[in-house]
Amino acid sequence: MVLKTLSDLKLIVKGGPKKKLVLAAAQDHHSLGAVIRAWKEDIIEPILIGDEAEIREICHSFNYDLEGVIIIDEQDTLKSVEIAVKMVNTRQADILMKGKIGSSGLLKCVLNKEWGLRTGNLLSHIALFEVETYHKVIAVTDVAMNIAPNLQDKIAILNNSVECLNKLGYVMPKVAVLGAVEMVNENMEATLHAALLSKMNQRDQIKNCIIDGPLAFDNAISLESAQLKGIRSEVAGETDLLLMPDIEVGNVLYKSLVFFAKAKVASIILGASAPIVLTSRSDSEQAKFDSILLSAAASK
Ligand code: COD
Repeated sequence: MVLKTLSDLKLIVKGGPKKKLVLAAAQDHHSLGAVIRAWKEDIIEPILIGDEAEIREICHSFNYDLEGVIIIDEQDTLKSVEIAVKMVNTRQADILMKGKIGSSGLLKCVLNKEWGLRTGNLLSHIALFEVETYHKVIAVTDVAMNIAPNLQDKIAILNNSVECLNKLGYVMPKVAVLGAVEMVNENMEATLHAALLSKMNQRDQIKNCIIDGPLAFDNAISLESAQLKGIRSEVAGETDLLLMPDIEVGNVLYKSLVFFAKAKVASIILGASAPIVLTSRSDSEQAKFDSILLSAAASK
């Protein structure tokens, strides 16, 4: 199966067991809206941790029905994250979600050596985009966690992402490793990494996907553009997953897709002992809802 739209994620979670989702620093309008909607649609069972008075006030002003929802009152933001992470660590919850706190604050708690969600794997971020100008959902990694991944990190990021796509039903997802150009240039490290990763894939050192790179962005997403440049590639124009050179390129692409191209997005952190919904505080309620759907599908 290949996702055409983010709503297709519903088909994957439909009928499955409801996951317990804990929202840390829950006093956030869009996060609360998304969580309550996912609860009403029987996707998750929510636990809210944060400033209870503020949570109730937000829910009252937006008419969100809180009846039956567990709320743990903790006014200190970092402590609320700590409680939430510990609940996931002790299996009292299946999914962690970020509310009104910065990404790095939450990630530092997730990486806590005593009570965090480490597994020994690298943690990485994946974002799925539905954009009108592409014929299917396209995944992008890593746009929010690993700042300047080296080759080993990129292998781990690819393995996390491919495993996630496999869980969503992709059999051999097509992966484009991006560079500024499609030729190997020794002065551009991203192109060297890309060439090595695609050779490692050919030799089965990275499995369950088809990798090509380096590809420039246009060749990755447009077969015509690849043909015009004389590039023969199984991946060009059919990319399911884009591997970014670093967080700057990735994050600018993410924000450009959302703000310029009006893409819909769903994103989570992979590689931890449970999926983590880590949308940006400026993301819409829709993006947070679709990210919850993705986390439920990925925690199958
Ligand atoms: N996976 C597993 N372990 C990790 C990872 C990872 N991706 N990153 C760090 N660790 C481990 C290290 O091995 C070490 O044991 C410990 O965590 C601390 O490592 P540091 O000192 O390199 O990391 P921190 O705590 O300074 O920072 C980790 C962050 C994830 C917070 C940092 O990489 C970061 O700020 N990333 C960008 C987050 C962000 O701002 N995103 C915004 C985009 S919306």
